[in-house]
Amino acid sequence: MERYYQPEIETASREQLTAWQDQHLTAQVRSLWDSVPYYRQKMEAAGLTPADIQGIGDLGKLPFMTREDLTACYPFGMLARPTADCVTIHSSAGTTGKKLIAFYTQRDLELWEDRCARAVTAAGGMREDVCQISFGYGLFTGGAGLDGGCRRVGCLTLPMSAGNTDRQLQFMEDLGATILCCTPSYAAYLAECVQERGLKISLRSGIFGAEPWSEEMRRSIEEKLGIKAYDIYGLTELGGMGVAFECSAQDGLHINEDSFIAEVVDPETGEALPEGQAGELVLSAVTQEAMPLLRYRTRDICVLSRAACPCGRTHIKMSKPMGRSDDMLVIKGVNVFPSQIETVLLAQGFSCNYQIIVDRLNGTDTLEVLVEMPPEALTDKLRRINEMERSMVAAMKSALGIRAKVRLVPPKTITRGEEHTVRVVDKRKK
Ligand code: DLL
Repeated sequence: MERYYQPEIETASREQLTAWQDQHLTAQVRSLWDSVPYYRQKMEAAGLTPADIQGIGDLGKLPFMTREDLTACYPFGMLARPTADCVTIHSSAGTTGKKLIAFYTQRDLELWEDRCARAVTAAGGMREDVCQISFGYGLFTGGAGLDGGCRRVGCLTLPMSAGNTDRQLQFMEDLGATILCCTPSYAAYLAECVQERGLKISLRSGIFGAEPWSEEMRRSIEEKLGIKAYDIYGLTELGGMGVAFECSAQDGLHINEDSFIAEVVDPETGEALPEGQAGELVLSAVTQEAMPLLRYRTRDICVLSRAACPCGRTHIKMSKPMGRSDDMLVIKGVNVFPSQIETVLLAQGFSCNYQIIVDRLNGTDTLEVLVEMPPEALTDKLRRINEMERSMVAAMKSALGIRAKVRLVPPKTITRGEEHTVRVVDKRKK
């Protein structure tokens, strides 16, 4: 039987969700107009007043907000409340671009923790669970979000934060952690260590996010740790982690529609795309008090779907983010997402610890993929390693349509980020 943290919200009818969104959106536009001069100017430039926005049908009239707007307003320019009403900040370096800061009121934190508690419950979390939170704490939204969510559900929460792998593994085994929360790349790393050390662990599920990960990577982590692995998505500037989360169907993430209105647009033209088509996710945070952003361009590429979900939740689903529009590589004119490369690596039995290096040599783009070899390959002859590299090159060519150089490197030599792992080094941008 599916369990929900807030069934009345998570399974609300479409009419109810639309009514909430209409009401929150109109109130939010009024609040921004009254209290954020920067936003009022943007509305005026678009020839709008709050009276023009009567509900979600008018959403498309509003101007987009971007990360550049936040940079222009840094640090206090987008605040809709005085700092005396705010209780904390979070900050992200993101995968690209400058640091940004988001402010939260007490109510913002409460709604946030509720959203995270929904995600924990959807991943099977209950009072009896021991939840190991290996996302960074402090300014990063990952640690505190799941910490709040797990405590609301009543789990025993282990606030491990990121790093110190030996201590992570010791607590995981000694305290019998049943749920692991961290980035998928760190989960993959921990899984390798658990196998190598032959540890006796009690994990049964994992909540992973903050970076794109493929279905192949999910299967590999699930197999190695003996768990079900759930995706979780969010952004610091949109109320933090837990904007969307996976349910038992493990087929897309429910966007918390009582707090967010989702659209997908063409990343080039900004034109709205029909449901089912891949494009850039645009989110409006309609319940956020301290720093509300409307029609915010996330840069994350996904597909939206309103198809009924077997879990019974009614909120719209986004596909697993395929990557960021600014992470999409154009190599010799071909569009390549890092996640496509990951899929090939895992299908060939390699680890998901890899780095992509793009450069330009004599006017031609070059693509090099560094991937960690399996530990047993360390003792292989050079000829065998060369063979493995050659077969990877052939697999890449057939999947991506372009030639990549593949270099096998010793296990555990590619750096794993504590917040977001850097998958791509594009030397052409220097
Ligand atoms: O990374 C929020 C988060 C923390 C989500 C922990 C899940 C778990 P930021 O540091 O602001 O916030 O980075 C936001 O990370 O725009 C995406 O590009 C990427 N991202 C977040 N979750 C996912 C995911 C957190 N599940 C940026 N899949 C976003 C793919 C993700 N990318």
